[in-house]
Amino acid sequence: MRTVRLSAGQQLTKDELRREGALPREVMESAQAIVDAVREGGDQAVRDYCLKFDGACPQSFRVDESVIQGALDMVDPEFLAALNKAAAQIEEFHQREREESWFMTRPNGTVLGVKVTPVASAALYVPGGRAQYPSTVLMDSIPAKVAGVERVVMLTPPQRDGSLSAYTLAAAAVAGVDEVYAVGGAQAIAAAAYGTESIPAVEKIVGPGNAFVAAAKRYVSGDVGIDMVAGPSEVGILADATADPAVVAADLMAQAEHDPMAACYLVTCDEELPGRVLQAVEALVSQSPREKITRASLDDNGLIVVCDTLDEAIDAMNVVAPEHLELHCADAFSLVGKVRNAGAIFVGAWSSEPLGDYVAGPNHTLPTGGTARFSSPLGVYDFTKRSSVISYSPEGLRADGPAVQAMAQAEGLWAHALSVGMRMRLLDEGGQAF
Ligand code: HSO
Ligand code: ZN
Repeated sequence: MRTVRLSAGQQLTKDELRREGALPREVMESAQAIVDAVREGGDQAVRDYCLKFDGACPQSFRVDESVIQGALDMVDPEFLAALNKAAAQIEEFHQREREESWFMTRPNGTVLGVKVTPVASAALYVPGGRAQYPSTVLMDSIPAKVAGVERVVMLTPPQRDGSLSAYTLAAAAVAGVDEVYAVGGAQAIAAAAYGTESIPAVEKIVGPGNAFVAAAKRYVSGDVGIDMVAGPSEVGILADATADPAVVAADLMAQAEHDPMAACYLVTCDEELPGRVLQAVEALVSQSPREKITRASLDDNGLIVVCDTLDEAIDAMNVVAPEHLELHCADAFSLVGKVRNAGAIFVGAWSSEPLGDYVAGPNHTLPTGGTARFSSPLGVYDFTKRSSVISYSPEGLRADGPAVQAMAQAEGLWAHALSVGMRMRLLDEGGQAF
């Protein structure tokens, strides 16, 4: 891990983070070519890309309901019990995010409000290949279900033999996913966005994927809704002298083992801590079956920032704006108010980040790459939209009509003025036309 020592009053700069940022141009271009080809060629184009990239293409993309339900008998009972526990806690949490329609009435009888409506259909993309994440199936589909989305669709690449992982399918069964398609990559995003003969289009696409999936999502966005363009996973650990170096080391490794590109940040006001943490990492990492990935991530993308004071450490962490933030400090809850930028905040040393990955209840699909400065975890609100509701009473029309006429005149919009003027005249003539 690289170390930066900030002197008193010195700010951490974004350059120190060396984040990659935007998707490479070649990736954007090839994802666009795939999306355009699928839009033009439908199922046949999807099939061609599946064979080219996955080396396998199932007879039918749609996975039979009996296969999805059958996965529940194929996974071990401990896993299934854990899945059910996680699903129940994720649902309980996300029920709190439900947003109700609301209406207000002005004294003159005009009614105004917001009608909240779920999107009709949503697709969750689930990566295949190296990592299988049934937890992500729960995290991405349960908020959609809670929002009231009628068609929740899952897209995931087939394995070499054309089948899907029983763990992923079992999670889809537990979450109540309505349709599963064994198709991955940019071609899956294109199919979900524009529809093919066998894959009907959806209104919203969510979920993480590789760079091509991310690029395809960005390209189709606007024609369909997307959640966010996810980058490599990150943890930021803010620690003072009370932190346990071995626990901090374990938590850094828990993020690093995801991906060589995963980024781990340790920000501290204790000069001694970094050395102890690095020693603890050395003592533990060789026991990990994912030692190579863990080391690559920590060596290439790990950063330690040492500050003079805890307040300066918090400022530095707000510059990092990590996907996950852990507070390993005395009286950790008192610091929450000072945290401006983080996807999820794990408060106190007992709050291991993997609890949030799997069972705590809040969503683990979180803003990465510093986007926590302006965006939020995936939630029920990502699957709903709002319509304004406006219902005027005659008295309300009389009160507001002249202001409309004055503004319409200033904008040179004759029929706008007519639209309210005509109604005001009808009222003056004693008409109860409406
Ligand atoms: N930490 C990952 C989520 C995950 N961890 C899934 C384990 N499985 C990104 O938030
Ligand atoms: Zn994780």
